[in-house]
Amino acid sequence: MLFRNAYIENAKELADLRVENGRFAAIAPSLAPQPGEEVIDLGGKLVLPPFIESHVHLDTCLTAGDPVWNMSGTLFEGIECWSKRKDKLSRQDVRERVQRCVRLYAANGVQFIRTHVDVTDPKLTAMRALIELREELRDVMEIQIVAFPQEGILSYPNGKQLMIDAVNMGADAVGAIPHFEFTREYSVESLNFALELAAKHDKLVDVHCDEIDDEASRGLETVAARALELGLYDKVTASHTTAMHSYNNAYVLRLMRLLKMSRINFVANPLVNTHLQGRMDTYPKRRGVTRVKELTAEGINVSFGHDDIFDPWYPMGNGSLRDVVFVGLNVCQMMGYEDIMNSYRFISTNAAKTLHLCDRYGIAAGRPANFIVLDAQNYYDALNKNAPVLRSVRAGRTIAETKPAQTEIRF
Ligand code: 17E
Ligand code: FE2
Repeated sequence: MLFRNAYIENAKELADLRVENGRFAAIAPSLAPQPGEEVIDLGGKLVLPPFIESHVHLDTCLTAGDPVWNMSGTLFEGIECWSKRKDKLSRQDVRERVQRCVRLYAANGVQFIRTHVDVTDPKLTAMRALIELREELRDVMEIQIVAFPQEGILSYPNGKQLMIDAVNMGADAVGAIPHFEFTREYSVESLNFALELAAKHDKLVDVHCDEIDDEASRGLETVAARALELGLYDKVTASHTTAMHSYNNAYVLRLMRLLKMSRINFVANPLVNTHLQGRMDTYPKRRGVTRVKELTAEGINVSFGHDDIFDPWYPMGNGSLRDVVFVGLNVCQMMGYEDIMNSYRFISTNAAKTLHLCDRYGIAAGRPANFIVLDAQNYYDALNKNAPVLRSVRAGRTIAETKPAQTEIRF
């Protein structure tokens, strides 16, 4: 099968992509169709590797207001609201909501999702359902599951054992929530426990780390030190790290050396953390997003996630990562021409590093023929005009198509 006339990743010249047996066989300008080969003309549109949702909570999605709304807009009230909803979890409820979300994501060119799944539930209902769905949806969406202790590891009854059970059930990654633990000592112990558990079972790590406006919340240094000492390096990700927004610059200078040595990844969630953070501030109000610009300048890998779709922590979301990038660039003041042009990397190649997709990802001969087509010629235009994803191709098969809206101006 031959896909013709694409601007691949902002290239200035058009190229064609040949797909054979679900993989890219050749990528070059003006490939001649072979006898009997199916040809699809992409019409001079932008082709990118598929979008990646590197941080979301699929188990909580589509539950906003059920049974109560988060009135204060804080992380902590969100956790209380969710705790009430958790009592009503069933396999069918989780399956139905996750399936709806996966279709929303698919419509928007997402083919890979890392989901955190709350394991502070004695029955592990959501974890069981997600492990089933990970298999069932494999052909259309690669789902990576983090065992996430929403109410703490040391601060929740039987918390350590629930983490171990989730890993034994087949979680791909181990999480933690140091800023929610009762004490600083618990916080450090929870991180030691999580990273050692991951090392023992050869799992990835993704910690909800310092998601608070407290400048004294310093889980991150422990995560980075253990990543280095246990040799886990880039298998480890620190998500949110919003306290870093509030750290003093002298401390950040010292921390940055360790972060680089540790090679850990970062995930920022610009929509959700601008909404949740700064809630104790009057004016000026903090933006609540980690130091994306400075981390990027130091060569540290950062991706962006949506975090929530219509749940106790965020009352919006439609499966599109466009607004995540758009708000992220605005809030982090990364609006130079090249910054904007290359910003798709926050939801593609950078996220692929975090998820450890390695040679399963990317537009190159020999790799799985996964790509998306946007209604623009480059990503600057795509972002600016909120271009739809016209086509999402997975292993050579088109799994979603969108027709662009047409507007007529009558003056
Ligand atoms: N849970 C949490 O601890 N932090 C978040 N941002 C969400 C859930 C969405
Ligand atoms: Fe999160």
